Amino acid sequence: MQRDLTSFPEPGMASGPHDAAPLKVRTVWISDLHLGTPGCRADALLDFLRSVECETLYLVGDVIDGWQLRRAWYWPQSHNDVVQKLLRKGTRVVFVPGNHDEFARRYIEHEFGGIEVVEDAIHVTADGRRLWITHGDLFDGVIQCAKWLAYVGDNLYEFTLRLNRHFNRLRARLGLPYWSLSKYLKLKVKRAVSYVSDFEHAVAQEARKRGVDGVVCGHIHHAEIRDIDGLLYCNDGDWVESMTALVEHFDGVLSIVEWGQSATPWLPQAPPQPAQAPGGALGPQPWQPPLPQPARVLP
Ligand SMILES: [Mn+2]
Repeated sequence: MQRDLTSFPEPGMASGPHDAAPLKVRTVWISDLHLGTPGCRADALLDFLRSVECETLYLVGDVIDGWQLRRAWYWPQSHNDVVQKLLRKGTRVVFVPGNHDEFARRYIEHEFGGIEVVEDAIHVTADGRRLWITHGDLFDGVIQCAKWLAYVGDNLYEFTLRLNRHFNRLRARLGLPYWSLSKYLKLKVKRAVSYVSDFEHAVAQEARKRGVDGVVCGHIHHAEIRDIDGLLYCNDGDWVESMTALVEHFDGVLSIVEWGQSATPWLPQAPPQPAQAPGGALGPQPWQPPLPQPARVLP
């Protein structure tokens, strides 16, 4: 599952045009971009979109955050740039709406500027495996049973992210490395563990019912590729905290790409960091197995 570092751009290219050789893959899945919120790491996302070449790009839901936009309009130029890039990517783009962009579910089976909007999709890998593509919120017990709780949790999550930004700005000023408050909190919340595993098993169970070999989803902001009782479970993560994508190489092999661990796109005023060895903590990182069950409490 480790990506090949040689085929990836060098670290420190998060801003400005990308000169490095593009990352060429057959398929890319991204989700949970949450455009329209201050939490969206639009600069890193734009850098990734400029650097990747693929035949098909799947947008696996929560691309535009209608929940947050309804509360307060937030739409900086960088978010516009991401949408423009998606529209002009020159590749097949398939959009599977999620719960934060459920307004788009009204346009299912339509096409907008070359983007196909579908409820869900089946993707056949180069080695013939059938993957069911769904955002995943339908298997989230909280959203299905208590939507009001999901809204409350969403506000709390935004608040934590905002606190985290201020906290890390301070840390950067003190010359300390980036530290994720929300990841820490999630590790502390024991209930989140069963929440995530319940979600993963529910998604896998539905995929098995549908007779596919695997499932690709998002929603819980936790990138992962794993086997659940013989079924391939893939989660492409998010562009709020982890900056991850799922990719399919030309031989059908799937892997997770983590686009930079640094806080630089977020903290333009941060002081220069000490020099890192190639592949150090500042650049795009090889995918690492996640810590035991870190989980988003309420996506
Ligand atoms: Mn979601």
